[in-house]
Amino acid sequence: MRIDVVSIFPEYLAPLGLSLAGKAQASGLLDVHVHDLRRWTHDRHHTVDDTPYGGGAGMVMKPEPWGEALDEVTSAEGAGPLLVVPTPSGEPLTQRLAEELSREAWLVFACGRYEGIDQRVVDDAARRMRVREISIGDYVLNGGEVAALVIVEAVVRLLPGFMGNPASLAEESHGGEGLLEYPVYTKPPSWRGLDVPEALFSGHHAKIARWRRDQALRRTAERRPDLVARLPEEALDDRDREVLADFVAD
Ligand code: JD8
Repeated sequence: MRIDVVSIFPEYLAPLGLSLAGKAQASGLLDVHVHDLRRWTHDRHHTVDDTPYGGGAGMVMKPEPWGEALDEVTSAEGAGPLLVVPTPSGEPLTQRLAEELSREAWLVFACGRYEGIDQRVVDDAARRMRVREISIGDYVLNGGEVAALVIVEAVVRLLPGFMGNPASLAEESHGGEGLLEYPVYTKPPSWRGLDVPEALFSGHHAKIARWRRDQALRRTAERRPDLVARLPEEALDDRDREVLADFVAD
């Protein structure tokens, strides 16, 4: 997969050279290029923003530098990229969307700042390429860079051949089952007076699996009742319903 990122703070994307994405690049699975938007400004102040039409606080990113930057960064032989624009008004990032993005060959991220990017940049790009405006969550950040890092991590770890043990992907929260993860433990068996649950010492795989599922059901019911509501009936057995019955809102 090729990833290009355009930003006025390219140093913000330095983590893409570390750990996860770093390994993926070293193994040839990932090819990351970060670009400074100011490269496509032509005035001596390298201006990228201006006051908003219609008034209001803050500044808006000018369309011209973005138009030139995306023209150049997305121009290549063959199939064009998917343009990803992080924005608080985007479609929510989910595991399912991360899986979808992980099947793309080329992603280009446009990271905005200030009050956002002039809307015509996305409207113009959509004439030539596929565009997804994506939000990583219902809270406000100061720009798109951190969101791009989150999306890249969620996508790159799904690349075939990346995870040492792909089986672990299936067990994850928001992955297959739609349940949150069960609590995990390792040595020592007792720590600061806190003991590892007995069930995990039984060596009885079915008992351990059942204990873990009960924990996952409880956690999901406590913290994410919206996920429980989305669990398909046929995915639940009698024991599951018994566990969930404890959490039915009075
Ligand atoms: C891109 C500019 C800042 C946002 C005025 C604060 C994503 N889940 C998310 N929360 N915030 C963002 C995000 C925020 C951004 C930009 C993404 C570009 N800002 C703006 C509107 C209100 N300032 C995001 N993904």
